[in-house]
Order: sequence, then C-alpha cells, then structure tokens
Amino acid sequence: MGAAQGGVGSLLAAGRFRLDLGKPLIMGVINVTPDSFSDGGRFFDPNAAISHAHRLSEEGADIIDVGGESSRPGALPVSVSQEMDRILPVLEGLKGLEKPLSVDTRRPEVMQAALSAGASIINDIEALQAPGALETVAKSQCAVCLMHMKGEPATMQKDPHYDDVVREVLHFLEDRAGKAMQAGIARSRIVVDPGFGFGKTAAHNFELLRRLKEFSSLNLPLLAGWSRKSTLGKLTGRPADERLAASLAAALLALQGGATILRVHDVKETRDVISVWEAYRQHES
Ligand code: 9MG
Repeated sequence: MGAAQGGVGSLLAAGRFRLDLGKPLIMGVINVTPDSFSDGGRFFDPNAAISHAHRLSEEGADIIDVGGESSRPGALPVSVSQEMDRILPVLEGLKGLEKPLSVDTRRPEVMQAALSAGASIINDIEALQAPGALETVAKSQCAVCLMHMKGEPATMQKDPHYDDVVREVLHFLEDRAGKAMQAGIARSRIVVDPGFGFGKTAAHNFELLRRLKEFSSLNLPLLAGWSRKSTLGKLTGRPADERLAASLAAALLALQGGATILRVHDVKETRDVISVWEAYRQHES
C-alpha cells in the first residue's frame, strides 16, 4: 500500500495537523445553510453550528467540515459574501477546538478567507476547477479533498449518463490530482472522493461503491460521503432524518472498499461502525 493512500505510518498533512491514515477518520458535517437536505437549517445560526461542532468533536469526529452553500440536488448558488458571512463566524468560534477544520467551498475567495480564519482542509466538490482555486490552495499548507461531480448541484440529477462511471470518475480524479501536484500541492496533502450522489443515479452510486477498490490505483486517501443521501432515501423510502441505519451500512461498505475518511452527520454511531470494522480487520488471517 502506498504511503499516502492509508495504512500504517501514512499521514495526511493538513496545515499544522498530521492525520494518521492508518485508521479510518470521521469528518463530521456542519451545514451553516438554511436549506440543507439533511438537517433542514438547524445549524444556520452560528452559535448552534459552534455547539454542534463541539458535540461532534466530543463524539469522536477527527475533522469538522463547515459548509455555507448547500450542494443538495437542485440547490442554487449563493454569493461569495453570503457564503463568507455564514462560515467565518463559525470558524472564529471554533478557533480553540484542537481538531482540523475543513471548509466545504468551491470559491477561491472563500478558500482564502477560510484559511486565514484557521481552516486546515479545503473540501471542494469541484476539485479546484474554479479559476484561482489551485493557486490559492497551493500557496497554503492545507490539505484538500478533490471530489468528482458531473454538472452543477442545480441540475446534476437530471438524467446523468456515463459509459463506465468508475472509469470516468477515476480518470477525472487522476487528472485533477495530477493538476494539483503540478500546481505545487504535495501528494501528502491530497484526498480524493468519487462524489456519491453528485450527478449520479442510484445505480451509478452502487457501481462506484461495489468497485471502490479500483480507486486504490490512485494511491491517494479516499473520502466517502453516503450519510443520509437521497439514494438511501430511494432505497428505504425514508426521509433524511430516518436514514441512519442505511447510512451506517453504506459507511461499512465504503470502509470495505478502502475509504479512509467518512463524511457523516452521525458521528457517534459511525464511530461504532469503525470499531467493528477495526476489530474485524485485526482478526483477519
Ligand atoms: C459537501 N459535500 C456533500 N456531500 C459530500 C461528499 O460526498 N463528499 C465531499 N467531499 N463533500 C461533500
């Protein structure tokens, strides 16, 4: 197993943090939006977002991911200033938290402001394709998550098509990681993510999950986000706040496929899944 992919001794360099990739990590989600699909705006108020981040941290989150723009299917973009107004007070309020803060944004201006406010990871659903994004991340020491998305959140679920979803997503991530490294972002700072639910049908999402091991060819740590997603709603017929069991099942399958970072809403329960997974792995012959 390559040094940056995960496994004993490999580390993710994220600003002043070094995250051990030898065991699965949990990224806890904080949506500072009025219209999130998963928590319906419960953390739109900065104080509510800050308390929730502390709670997720106490429950065992290794990373806190703060987002000020909804990326749910059908969501419309917000302005740069709106996005900053939402996330900066939360980052400010979390300065004392001894955990790396990640910011879910695709805009270089927001990335720069977030990094100055103490963020150590940029989580970009557009994989640093916005003009200036590669350079902004390159000149910092933060880690970056490069995610695959086909289309834009507003329209991405309108009949997405792939000839071979795994090949296309893999090729995209390889290309974006290559561009990031050419721009000066060290391999030890890069995470990749197939982007479950972003311009993909349920069949595409399950094909990616079934063949997740193929992503190990990239030799980079893999992040998976299945938590409460609509594919799980379609399967179970349940609303977002009743998708815990389905989310945990998907998290376990993602671990089995080689994911090293799980982006989740339900940290405490995901911690238990990881404990079972770790015990199972230790006793593997
Ligand atoms: C912001 N966001 C929503 N879902 C996500 C996922 O699956 N991965 C990443 N990296 N970010 C996500």
